[in-house]
Amino acid sequence: MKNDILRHLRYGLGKDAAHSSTYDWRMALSRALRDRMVDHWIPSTQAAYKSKSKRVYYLSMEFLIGRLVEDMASNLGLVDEARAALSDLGQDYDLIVKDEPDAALGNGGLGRLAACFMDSLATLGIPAMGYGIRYEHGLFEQDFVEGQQVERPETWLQQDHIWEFERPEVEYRITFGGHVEHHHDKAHWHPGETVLATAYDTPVIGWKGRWGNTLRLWAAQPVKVFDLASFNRGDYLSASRSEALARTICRVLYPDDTTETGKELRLKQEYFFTSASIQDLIRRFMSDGGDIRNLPDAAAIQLNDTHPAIAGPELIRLLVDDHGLKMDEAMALARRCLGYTNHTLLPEALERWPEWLFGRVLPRHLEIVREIEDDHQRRFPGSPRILEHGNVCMGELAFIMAHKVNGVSALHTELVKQTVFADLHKLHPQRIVNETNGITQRRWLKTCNPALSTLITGQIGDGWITDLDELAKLKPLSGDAQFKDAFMAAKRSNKERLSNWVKAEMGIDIDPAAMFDVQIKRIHEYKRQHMNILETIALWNEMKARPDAGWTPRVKIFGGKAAPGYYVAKEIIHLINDVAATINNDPVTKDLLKVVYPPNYNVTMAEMLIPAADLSEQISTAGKEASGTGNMKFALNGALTIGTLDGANVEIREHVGAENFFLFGLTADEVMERRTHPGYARAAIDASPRMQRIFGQIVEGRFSPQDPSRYHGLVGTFYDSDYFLVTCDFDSYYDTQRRADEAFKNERNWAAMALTNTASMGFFSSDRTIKGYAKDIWHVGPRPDVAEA
Ligand code: 26M
Repeated sequence: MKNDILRHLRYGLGKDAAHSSTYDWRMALSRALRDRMVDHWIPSTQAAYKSKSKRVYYLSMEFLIGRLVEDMASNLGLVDEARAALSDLGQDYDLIVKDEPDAALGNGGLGRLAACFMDSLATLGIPAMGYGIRYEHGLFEQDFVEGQQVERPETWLQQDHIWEFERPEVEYRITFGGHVEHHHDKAHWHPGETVLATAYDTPVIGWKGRWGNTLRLWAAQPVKVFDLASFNRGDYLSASRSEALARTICRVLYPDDTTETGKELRLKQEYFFTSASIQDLIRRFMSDGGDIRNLPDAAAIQLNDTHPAIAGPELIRLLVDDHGLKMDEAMALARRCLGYTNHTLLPEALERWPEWLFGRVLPRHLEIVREIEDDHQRRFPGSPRILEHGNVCMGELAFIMAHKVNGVSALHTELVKQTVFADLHKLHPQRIVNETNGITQRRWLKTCNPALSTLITGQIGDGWITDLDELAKLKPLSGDAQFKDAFMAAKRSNKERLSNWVKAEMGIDIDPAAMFDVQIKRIHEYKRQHMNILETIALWNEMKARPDAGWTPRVKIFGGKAAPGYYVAKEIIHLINDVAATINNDPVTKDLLKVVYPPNYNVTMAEMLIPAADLSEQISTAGKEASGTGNMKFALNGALTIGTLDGANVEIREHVGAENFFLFGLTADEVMERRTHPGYARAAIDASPRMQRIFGQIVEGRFSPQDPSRYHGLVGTFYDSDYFLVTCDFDSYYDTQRRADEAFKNERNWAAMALTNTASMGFFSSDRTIKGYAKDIWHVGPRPDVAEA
């Protein structure tokens, strides 16, 4: 390893050890790891090719992978070797690892889930390919200026991204616009614009390097000038248009994770990567000499939300227009390949494209959508429509074109059946299945929490790394004082690490003995960060009134970004920062309460915050959070949850036991019921002197003295609408927080509850989730050679 690092430093980077920067060392280390990885990757790729086994194609607009060096070193079992080699060279492994920027090619949960799935697919030895977009700029970076969010462009590709291999030979034409002509029953699409999609491959190596898959991200290139002659309407203007389109199409990740804005560029991005992926998988299949009619035996295509839902029409187009299949035959065949995962019930997130826009960008696909629609109406008269009110509804399209549709938690799947797809569900009662989300324990325990994972492995061996159910062996130890002390010592060391970081980065003193109460996720009204900060104000009021009343000291930690155009979310950020500034400067409560909101929350920050958390905030309005996956990461790392009966919280509570979970709030049914009572918010406020006082303070400018009217609008929405029922759940949330305070005082008992959480999380491994997809939807098995290893 040492020699390899030095060799790469010299011949790969042209540097000698004496004049190398941290960046140089990281590049040399990464290349040394990459060589070893390739030695696992190529044989896997060859084996998958030779055996002709069925492959999974996971299509996702987002892959939120974060850093890679440590992941690679860890999965290859090379962390110790790398650390030792660098130490011999006078370098610090940890420092070098920290030099790597996050690959932030995703917004949040949906993108991170795709990344966890790639890890599990490789570890389970399921031949798979992830397909996505190689964005030049990932999710924006967040700064706070006077407490308000400011966005900076993210530039991860300004440094060498050595994990990827460019594949200039893998190239597809992606066409847009123009018109369609029909001759003798055959459609001819004469597009107006063309770009080329080229592939960049990143190896994804599973545990112990037993199997490797590929994450293939597409970048756009302009069509080559010498290629113009072969164009139908080849001229220099279309070449320069192609250049402009190619430059913009992969430029940025759309930073909205819930609001669909119907932008043309977004539709082009979706079609761009979906078409390239479908063309690529068909080419792979055909190069094996297969009959296209057998494609469903070779390819399972999973759509991560509706963003790649154009895959249905695109596959049909290629089957009919290029391979000469009949329309109805093509539809049936496409359906057998496709699965669709729904990630949200929020109406504003459902993708709908104005028909005129859709038809202008994808005229041939609009024809095919009409055929799909007609076919479905013929078979199921009066069923829900894909084309409605002048829109193309991508949810209905994805549902109708998939043989299986899945929700991401038990509750969410039930709500999918009862709400968004109720009518389609009645017509296709076997189609909707549940696959509760999961997380990879390799990143979210082994790598991010060495203190705890070392303790666990010392106690029960390392079988949990590939079989998380093994953690159940820890359950009996909840009565073992010595083990509990060790468990809490690991937590304590993670809290100290975080305290030092907070001091260094933000200049705030926090006490590692205090309860670390953490809410990290995108800022959204349904996730109710505002309820958390209101509770913080209420607690502060009580502490100030009676500072000696035996309070449990708390550190309230927030992290998360708001979509740049989401005004209310930005107001919530501003309020949290204003409250933090006020509370953190109060001498009366300085040893009792702190509010910490580090800017630019990302995967790497999560890897530090989660192991240090005592309390995990999962407080969404019931029925709104499809699953959540942060909730699982916290519980796995021994934090207790304060939460509503929403998403996967329900299942987490069942697994860890009601006595080890702080439950509060209305249920999903009660939420729907309460909304039918006009004036429910005002009634709740009228009944709560505590809320009245807080709203009074905010409105008087207690937290914004220079600008007292700053939050009048925000507070007004609580009285007037409060769609997410903050006011209805507030008192029960406050009381439950005080129960958590009491519980935290009994250290041994808290330790038992925390340990029971960790020990009960086996079910929430993404390995289990992927096995569910493999069995229920994809009909693929792990490769026997990998499964046995
Ligand atoms: C859509 C159109 C235009 C621009 C962006 C989007 C878009 C991007 C991301 C819409 C939704 C996006 O993500 C939604 C998401 O992250 N959903 C979360 O998925 C997780 C994994 O299943 C769940 O755990 C979360 O509960 C769910 O909110």
